[in-house]
Amino acid sequence: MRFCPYAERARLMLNLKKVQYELVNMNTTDLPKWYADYSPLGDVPALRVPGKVGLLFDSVIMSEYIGQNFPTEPKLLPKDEYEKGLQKVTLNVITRKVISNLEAVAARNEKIDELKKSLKEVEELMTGQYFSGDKMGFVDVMIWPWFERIAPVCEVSIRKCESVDLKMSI
Ligand SMILES: N[C@@H](CCC(=O)N[C@@H](CS)C(=O)NCC(=O)O)C(=O)O
Repeated sequence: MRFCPYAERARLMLNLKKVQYELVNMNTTDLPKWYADYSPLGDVPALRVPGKVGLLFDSVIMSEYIGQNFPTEPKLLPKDEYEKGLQKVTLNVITRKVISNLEAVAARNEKIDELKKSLKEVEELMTGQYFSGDKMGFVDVMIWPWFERIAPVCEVSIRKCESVDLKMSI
């Protein structure tokens, strides 16, 4: 779905890794039967991998697969399983703290103060210019579809975010 942040994750990964792909957008309230029959939860995105039966679901699972299976730069995931685990922990923390608040602001004009607080908290997790150190990594790509929406959501919803003094550029 064109505006789905989860689908955007997968598109970002494919574009960054310069993978050729065919994009099929669909109406999530009226999924085509050929897709609904495969989809365990009835959602998007999904990835069809040439030569494989079935589709790969869930944006983080698909993105990890894309990141690891294409040797092209940039290398977004650490090879070391422990380091990779740390990246996923950071992603979970940001998702739980920031993304849920952002969705509440966008949908109901609620939780603007909680959003500001959570942004300050997760800023402490930055290990360099990025959440993945001095180079853009998996976490940075995974959170981008939401972080690029923070400024417009706050501006449109309440115009209160200007007072947040953040180091990270959004
Ligand atoms: N955990 C899933 C969530 C995907 C998701 O919620 N997609 C939404 C569109 S943004 C969807 O397909 N909603 C339709 C539905 O749940 O019925 C992922 O990361 O891929």
